[in-house]
Amino acid sequence: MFTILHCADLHLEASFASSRVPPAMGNWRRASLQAALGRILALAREHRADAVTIGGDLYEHEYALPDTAEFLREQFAALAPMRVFIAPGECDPYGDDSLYALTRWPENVVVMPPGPLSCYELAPGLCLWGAGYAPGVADVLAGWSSDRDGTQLLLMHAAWAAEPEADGPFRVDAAALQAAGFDLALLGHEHSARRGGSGTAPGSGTAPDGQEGGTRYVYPGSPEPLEARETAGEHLAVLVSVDQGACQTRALPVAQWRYLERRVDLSGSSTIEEAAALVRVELREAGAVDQGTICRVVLTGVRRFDLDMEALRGLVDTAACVQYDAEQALGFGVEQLAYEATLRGQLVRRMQGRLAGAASQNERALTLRALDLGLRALEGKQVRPYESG
Ligand SMILES: [Mn+2]
Repeated sequence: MFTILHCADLHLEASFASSRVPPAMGNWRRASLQAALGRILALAREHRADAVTIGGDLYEHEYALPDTAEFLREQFAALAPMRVFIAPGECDPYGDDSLYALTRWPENVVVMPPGPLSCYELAPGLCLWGAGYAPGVADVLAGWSSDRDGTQLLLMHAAWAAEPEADGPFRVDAAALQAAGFDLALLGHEHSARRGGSGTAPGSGTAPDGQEGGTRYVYPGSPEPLEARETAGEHLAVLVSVDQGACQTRALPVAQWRYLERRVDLSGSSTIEEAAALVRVELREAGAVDQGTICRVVLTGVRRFDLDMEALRGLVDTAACVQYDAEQALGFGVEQLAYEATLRGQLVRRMQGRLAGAASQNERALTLRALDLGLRALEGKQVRPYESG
């Protein structure tokens, strides 16, 4: 039996700026990505894997430094004689100035070069095919089929072509993989785990020990969720065992972080303290109380009090990283202002016109926010930059 631990999309050195987390948390999250690699390699040892495969986006070329290469070199060298196969992806392309090209990798590490698929014989009758991505490289799978006997595996960073928004350098789908003769494709690119099979292979389905047969392709997902839109989905390493031509896979969860989103209607509350109590209950019910949770709280409803985000944050005591957003509606009081022959009335009338013509929810929310800020400014109230987001 030959055993592989497959992972992808670690995105070491990723920037979390778009997640709006404080800079210190960005550093913390980058450290936790390195820790996730450590957990994955520990799983490889624990399950006595013969090889580790990495389906691209191991690190982000834009942010990675020689330190990143040194970290990877040490981690991989410590695994020897276990072999490590890397198929570079979109964020870590195999260019001349890449860490892949500039680093002297330990002997147990193979970085798959761009170009036609290369074959690595893992064991007699077991072939691992793959190619790295580099800008300008053509679709290497088109019209390709294996000319080898035995079990054929593929390692590649590729988008799932059946997805309506499929983008990425390489694209695959179930039909193309089957036509090429692959028994199992170990893929990277999708950040939420996805796997599928022929559905008719003997032994398909999940056994009590979590082993799944009949799987033909597997995206393990990013080991940690990286963006707020990854609130759903699994983040895995996948254990693959190949025995006499039959491939079994087993999902091993590795994530320690998660994103959540909750909406809290503040219509019933008349003070900031009441609002804070509602938010606390919602966070507790969502289980968003630990420091591995990044929770976006969208505050909705017509409010009868000034929503001071900083005060609210101070009143909601939680270990989770909470990001507040306010979604506003025009209250009765504001509608009345439209009848005033004042600058304030003029502002409301103009914004009502814009609201009526808003093309999207986003534009409507922005207009309401602008109106709120305008009214506050006219009342001489302080406008804090984080509220104008
Ligand atoms: Mn990725």
